[in-house]
Amino acid sequence: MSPRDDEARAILKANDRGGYTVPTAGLYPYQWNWDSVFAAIGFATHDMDRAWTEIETLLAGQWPNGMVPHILFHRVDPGYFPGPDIWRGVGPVPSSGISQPPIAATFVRWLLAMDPSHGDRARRLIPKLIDWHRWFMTWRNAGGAIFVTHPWETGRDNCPDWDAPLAAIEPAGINAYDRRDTTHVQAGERPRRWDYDRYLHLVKLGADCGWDDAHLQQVAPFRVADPTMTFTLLRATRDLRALAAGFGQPTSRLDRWIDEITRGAEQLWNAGAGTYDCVDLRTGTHTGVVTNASFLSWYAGIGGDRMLPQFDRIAGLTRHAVPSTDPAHPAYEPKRYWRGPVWAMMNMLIARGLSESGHPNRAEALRINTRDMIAENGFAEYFDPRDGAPAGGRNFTWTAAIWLAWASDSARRAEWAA
Ligand code: 9WN
Repeated sequence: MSPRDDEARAILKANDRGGYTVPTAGLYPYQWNWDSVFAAIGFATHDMDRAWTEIETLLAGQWPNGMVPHILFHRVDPGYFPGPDIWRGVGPVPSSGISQPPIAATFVRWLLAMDPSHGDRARRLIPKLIDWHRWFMTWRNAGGAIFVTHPWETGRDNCPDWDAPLAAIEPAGINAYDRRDTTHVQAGERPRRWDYDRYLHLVKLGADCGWDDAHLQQVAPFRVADPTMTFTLLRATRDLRALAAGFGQPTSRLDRWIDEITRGAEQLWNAGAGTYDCVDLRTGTHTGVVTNASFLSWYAGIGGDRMLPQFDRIAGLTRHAVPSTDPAHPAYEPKRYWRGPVWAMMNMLIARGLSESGHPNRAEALRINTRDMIAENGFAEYFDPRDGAPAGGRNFTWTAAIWLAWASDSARRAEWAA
């Protein structure tokens, strides 16, 4: 037992708002989609009932068209911008109008592997998860590569992949606004004003048409196929298939989606750069950046060891892996959010893929590296890869959850190997 174990449980408890968990008080006072799923695996180490509730609350915000929003604004809090009045979501709970990486089906499968007695709760979630995946296959599908219409949808808000696609956008028509994030966190660890202007322009475009997917398909100025979305959806659809098959449900539609995404993911392979990266669908160009999302290919079960040379090269460049942007890339900034810092939850997904793909030693080395980073620096939102210095928000839910479920020596890892 490490003293950090108790601290991690205390963070989950303190961030619990009753049925859902905020990523951290102050900076992010709402329920975020993939944060909640990571929270669930943390709760599952000591309170399985609470773990299921977290995912059920998230899916209760599902829109009639199947989309599961990236933020649910359960209780208005002026400490975060942009709030529900700007997003104007159209679902059963006040929400944003975009989604986030669909990791939920995978984690539902893991929760069930940890404790099969909750089969009924898993079975009830399956149709909702299928509807959500169908929404991606209908509205975010470029020949099987999954694209986003807003950088926030990937969860990798300001990574250099978006620099060129965002530069093509003239952010017209947005009202004057006050950012709240930089009142909580140093500006040098957050996106720039330039990015925020474009984020808000894209939100306005969606909100003004009532988030009409068919209309947005015609007019969206930002359409970028992305490894986070493509790889997590592929993995999650496989896990959803396994769940459905386990309950004796038909799987042919899921099989078709798995085939389609597996083939489509090939579009993200940038042979010249030797990496999976993003493709700007407006121009057809690869973005050419090796990011921590590139290394989710093992988690998705594709590409064999194509990413191994990049993984080994990057692992040697900084004390802590995996930096969110290649340190050799000119856009690398070790403290600025998704342009360099290490994110513990991405490390867990990468390691999970590595260990399933014949690289248990690399997976274990990444766990130990992450364990030491958190043990020395606490439960920060993200960390400087050079020395592990904490950055962004503190007392962070997903870092605490990843500690309990994976990084700590006392984590219950073996139990969620489905
Ligand atoms: C916008 C909550 C979220 C994460 C994202 C992360 C950050 C929000 C923001 O925080 O994004 O969605 O306001 O910066 O980039 O991955 O889900 O932790």
